[in-house]
Amino acid sequence: GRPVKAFSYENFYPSTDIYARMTQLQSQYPTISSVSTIGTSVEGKLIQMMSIDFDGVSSASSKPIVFIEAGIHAREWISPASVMYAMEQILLTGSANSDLSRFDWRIVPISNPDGYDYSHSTDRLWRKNRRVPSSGCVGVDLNRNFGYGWGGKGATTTDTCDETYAGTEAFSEPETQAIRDAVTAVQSRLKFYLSVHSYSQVVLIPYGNTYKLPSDFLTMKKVASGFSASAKKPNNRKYKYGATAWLLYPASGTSDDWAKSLGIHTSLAVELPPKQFDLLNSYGFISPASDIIPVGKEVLEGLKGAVRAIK
Ligand code: ING
Ligand code: ZN
Repeated sequence: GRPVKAFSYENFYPSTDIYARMTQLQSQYPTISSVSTIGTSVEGKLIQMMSIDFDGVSSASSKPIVFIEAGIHAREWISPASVMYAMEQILLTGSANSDLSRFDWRIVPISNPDGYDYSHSTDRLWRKNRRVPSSGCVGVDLNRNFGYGWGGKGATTTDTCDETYAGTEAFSEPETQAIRDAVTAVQSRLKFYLSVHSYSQVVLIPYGNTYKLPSDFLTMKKVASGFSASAKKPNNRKYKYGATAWLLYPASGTSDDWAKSLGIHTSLAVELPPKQFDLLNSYGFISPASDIIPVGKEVLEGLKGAVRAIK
């Protein structure tokens, strides 16, 4: 058979290698982890989720759950890579860390496997999924396809060629259906939803579809501030935080807005480094592989700081 390829945090990998690593991790931590398929993409690729249940995979846990969705945008490679790093560290250190083990974890590192692999093979700056419409351009922006405020400000429903094309209707895409179903399956225990993007180095608080702040905005702002303060520790990088529409730009049909609309404690989106397009090294989305471990540490520490602010 095919030799098992070495996996490291010094390289970016296509989806098959990341999935092989998840399977390998599951076999290394069999009592607390499980890997499941939550759906399939437009092209039929699996969408895989790692579950970490600190009371054991076969116990009926009532712990609160953190749900992490990464790689919804194809070109943001630092998102799957740094979330895989954090996943490994949660498995390795979580049982002895009361911040991490107070929660159970659901982690989807590649929410858009077709787009992600297409960005590896063909077009490095691809963003959307790989939906082929009856006429027009390929691809739906999965982070405009969720069922809250769908088709509003900062999204388009008419131009398939637009980078923020929202699809024919809310949840028209199998990739967003998979996330929706995996989230609603744990809804009663869900406390914290995090969508992981790059780049800008900010923590975004709902909502994106309106400038109006939710009534519990200050509660979520404490969690965002907890993420930011802890994420700064490893490399002294500062993450600004604020309401999406104000801090970044309006965006409708996003996953974090939809998750918040379920009534959970906190839903956030994080934009990983760099802060700006790096003129010297000329990259924004195209992070060097040497960023994986430093940014992975920021994600891990950020998560600890965030969950500490959730009571
Ligand atoms: N930016 C995000 C986008 O979807 C975002 C910003 C995330 C807006 C979450 C609202 C909610 O446009 C990138 N870089 O993808
Ligand atoms: Zn993104």
